[in-house]
Order: sequence, then C-alpha cells, then structure tokens
Amino acid sequence: HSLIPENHPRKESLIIREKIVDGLLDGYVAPQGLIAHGRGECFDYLIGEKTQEFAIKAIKAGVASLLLAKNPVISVNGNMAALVPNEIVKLAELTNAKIEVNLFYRTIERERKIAEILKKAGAKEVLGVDEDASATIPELFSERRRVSPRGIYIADVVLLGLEDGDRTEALVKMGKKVIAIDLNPISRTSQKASITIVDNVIRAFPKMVEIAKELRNKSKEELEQIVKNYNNKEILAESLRFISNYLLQLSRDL
Ligand code: PTJ
Repeated sequence: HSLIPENHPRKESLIIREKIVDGLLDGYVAPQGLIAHGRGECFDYLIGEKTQEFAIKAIKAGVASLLLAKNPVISVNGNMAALVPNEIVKLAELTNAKIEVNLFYRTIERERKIAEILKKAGAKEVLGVDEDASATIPELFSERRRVSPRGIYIADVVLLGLEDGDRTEALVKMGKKVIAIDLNPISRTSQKASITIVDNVIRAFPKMVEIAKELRNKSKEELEQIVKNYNNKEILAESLRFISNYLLQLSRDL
C-alpha cells in the first residue's frame, strides 16, 4: 500500500480498494468483484459511510436469527474473503454457523484459495469446495446453483454479502431465511432477502460479531421477540428515506 499517501483524506477507502485488488492479483477475487466494489462505494456515500440505525436493527434481527437457527450457514464469496476473513470466522464461532464458499463466478481454483484464506483466519471446516458442492439449488441453471449438501442445501438460515438477486430469490423459495448484507437498498437481493443489512461488509461484520457476543447470553424467548418485531419492508423504506433526507440536507448545506 506504499502508493497511498499517509495524509490522504480517503486513505481508509483506498486501503480497502487495495485489498480487493490484491485479492484479484492473488486469483481469488473475480474481476467482476472490482465492478461490484465500485458500485458499493457509491452507495456507501449515500448512507454517509456509517452504520446507520436501520442497519443496526437489521443486524440485531440477523444475529438473533443465526442464534436461533438449527443449521445456520455463512456463505462466502471472493470480495468477502478479501475484506473480512477474520470476522467471518469469529461470527461463525459465536453463532455455531458453518462456513461455505459459494461463488457466482465459480472456479475450483478460486474456491480452494478462498477456503485456504478462511482456514488461515482460523476456520476449522470450510464447506463447498470441490466435490463437496454436489447438491443443487432448484431453478438456478448456472454453476452458482451448486451447494454443499451439509451446508446451504440443508440450512434454515443463510447469511450472505454482495449476492446475486436470482440466487437470493431461489434460496428464499427453498424456504430459507436469507440475511443479506448489501449497500444498495434497491438491488434485487436487498428486495428479496428476509433481512437486509444496508451497510458495508467492512463495518457490518465486526458489528455482527459485537452484537453476537451480547445476544448469545439472551434467552430463546428474547431472541424470538427481536425477530418477531422485525419488518424488512419497513427497514428498506427507512434506508431509502434516510438517503433522500441525507441528500436534501447536503443540498441545503452547500
Ligand atoms: O466471488 P464471486 O464469484 O461469488 O462474485 C462476487 C460478485 C460480488 C462479483 C458477484 O456476487 C456480483 O456480481 O455481485 P453484484 O451483482 O455486483 O452485486 C453486488 C452487490 O453488493 C451490489 O448491490 C453492491 O452495491 C453491493 N456491494 C458492493 N460492495 C459492497 C456491497 N455491499 C456491502 N459491502 C460492500 N463492501
């Protein structure tokens, strides 16, 4: 990261970009992951690059759902592995979730590299690699329909980030509760997910780890109450209202 000036006002953002580029050069981030990241940066500006209240509410409901699940799974792609490998492993430990590599642009080589990164970060087991991805999601016809019969296939709750809308929809149709982290509140994934966390995975994952530490001591009834009181449409509406008010405010401050 030697090319990033120490005093650059957007240093943090540039370092995060560098992680995605390094992942591409190492062969595990998809080239399309760079486009996705740029799109994410744009939406992050619109929420003030902060974890807002609507995201906190979704994170609480998401973590409670993971803690209540019988078979929770965290689905990992190239961008997530580049940005938050340690937090993925920590959250999986705290919520007893399995970790599965599941790629939109699937290659065995990328799968193996991502599993390696997660293992380096402390994961004991990583599903979805090689022959393990032998079950198929109905109604999806590309390589991304392949999932692990011990993981996503039998999961009741799936947490994913930067996901394709078709796949999110297919998982929901299979009866799974889908928790999606997506900076764009009007993406198909955001609209189709059961719980949408409109936030950057860079901030959302550490926050989820923090909240999992709090919520894991709560009773089953308290967790069920959090989930019951959660309304995803309301949260999406809240995020859109936030963005329009934020832009209005910015226009007044000029
Ligand atoms: O590693 P693979 O092969 O599974 O491919 C991963 C990508 C991300 C390339 C693939 O899933 C893809 O093409 O995704 P999309 O359709 O571009 O959707 C990505 C969504 O995530 C968009 O709505 C972005 O705004 C959003 N996004 C981008 N960066 C972040 C993000 N959301 C949260 N945190 C981010 N850092």
